[in-house]
Amino acid sequence: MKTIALVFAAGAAAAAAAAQPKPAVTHAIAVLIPGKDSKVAGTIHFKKEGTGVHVTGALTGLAAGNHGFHIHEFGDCSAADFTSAGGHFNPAGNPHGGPKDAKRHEGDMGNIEATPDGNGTVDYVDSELGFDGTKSIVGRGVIVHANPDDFKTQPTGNAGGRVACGVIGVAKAE
Ligand SMILES: [Cu+2]
Ligand SMILES: [Zn+2]
Repeated sequence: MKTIALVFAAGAAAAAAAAQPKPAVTHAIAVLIPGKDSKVAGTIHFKKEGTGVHVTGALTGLAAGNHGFHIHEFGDCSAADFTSAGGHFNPAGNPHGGPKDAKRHEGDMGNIEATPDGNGTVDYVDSELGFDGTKSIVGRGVIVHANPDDFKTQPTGNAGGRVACGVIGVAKAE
C-alpha cells in the first residue's frame, strides 16, 4: 500500500509541474566578445520595463566617437567577421532607422558613444524591444560596429565592420 501511495504522489507532483506555465523572461543578457583585430568587449543587460525594455551596459576597447549598435537576426558569433549574425533584427519588415524613428528595424538601437579612453555606456528604455512572440530578442545577436550609424542608409546605417558580438540569453535570476 505504501508503494502505491508514493507512486501516486510522484505522479501528481509531475502533473502539477507540467501544468505550470514557463516563467516569462524579464531580464536577458549579452556578453560581447571582440572580433578579429578588435579589443571591444562588454556586457549589455535587457530588462523589461513597462511595455518596453531598459537597455543598460558598458563596453571597453572602442575607438573614440560613435559606433552603430544593433540587435541582429542571429545569435551566431561564429564567423571571424561576425557576418554569421545576419542582418538587423527586423520582424516587422520595416526600413532601417534610428531608435526614435516611428518605423525602424526592431534591432535599431542607435549608436554607442565612446570617450577618448575607449569606454562607452548605454542606458535607455526602448519601446520596440520585447521578450515575447515574434518580437522576442532572446537568442538574437548584439553587434557593435566600427563606424557610426547614420540612421538613413539602407539597410545597415553604413556602420562599417563588426567589432564585437554577443548572444542575448536569459539572465540568471538575481
Ligand atoms: Cu549592426
Ligand atoms: Zn537597422
